[in-house]
Amino acid sequence: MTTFYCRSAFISDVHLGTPDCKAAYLLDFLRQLRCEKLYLVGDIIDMEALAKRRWWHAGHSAVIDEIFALARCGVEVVYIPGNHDAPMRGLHGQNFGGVRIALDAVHVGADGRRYRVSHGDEFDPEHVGRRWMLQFGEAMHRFICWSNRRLHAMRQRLELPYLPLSIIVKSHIGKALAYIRAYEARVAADARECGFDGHICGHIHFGHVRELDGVLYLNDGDWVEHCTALIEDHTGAMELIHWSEQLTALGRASRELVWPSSAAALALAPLGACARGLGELHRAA
Ligand SMILES: [Mn+2]
Repeated sequence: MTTFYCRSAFISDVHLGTPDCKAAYLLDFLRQLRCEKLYLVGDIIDMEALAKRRWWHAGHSAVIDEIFALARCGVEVVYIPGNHDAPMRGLHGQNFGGVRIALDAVHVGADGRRYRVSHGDEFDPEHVGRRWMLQFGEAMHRFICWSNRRLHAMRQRLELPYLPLSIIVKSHIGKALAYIRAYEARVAADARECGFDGHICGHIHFGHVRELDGVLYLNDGDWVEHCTALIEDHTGAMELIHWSEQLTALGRASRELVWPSSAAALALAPLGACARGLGELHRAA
């Protein structure tokens, strides 16, 4: 087992308690992770889904155990609830076994850059769609998630790497992409107004590293479809990585250079077709 060292790590949209959660990959990531700070950027336990349908898996308990184990080992863990674990918001300021609950946070990078960290549903206002899924078509999304699960099970039997079908579909639907772009612009505009160097969020299940008019938009993606995390190295560079059978760097933002992630990179990362090793990105930066 290789150990993965970084300064801080950001994950969100894990949706524990739903069959779509890729808990095994996440558990593998957490077990190899060595960091000083771990941010859980919302929608970790899907309380909304659990209220409708009781479903749980031992692998999901193992993820929670691992998070507490990291906290016991001295990792500073901050849990910022999202819309699917909104009841946790009422517990902000509390500390559970080393896991601190907060409504949002300000993260100061190793290079001094200041980021606001929040789940991001506050940028998804009622008039745009109560949830972004409504824009995309909730039934359609459920169908794609179901197909994704079946395809994943089949590919696993054939010992083929994980392939996020949903991302490929979304990347080709203009309406979904237009929604994602508009959301990114709203988040970045708010960060600029508040004087931050960037905003770190999740919520829309579309990981991205982008610079928008001098402000960084960093979305850590999800563990339902992408299996992505945002990590900060010891120089303060932020990197979006995909984690399944193989580790793939999707985008990177250091002080000097922003290497934006593309939709194609997200969709094809597990195939290795456009996979760039971390080392390659570091060299380029
Ligand atoms: Mn959300």
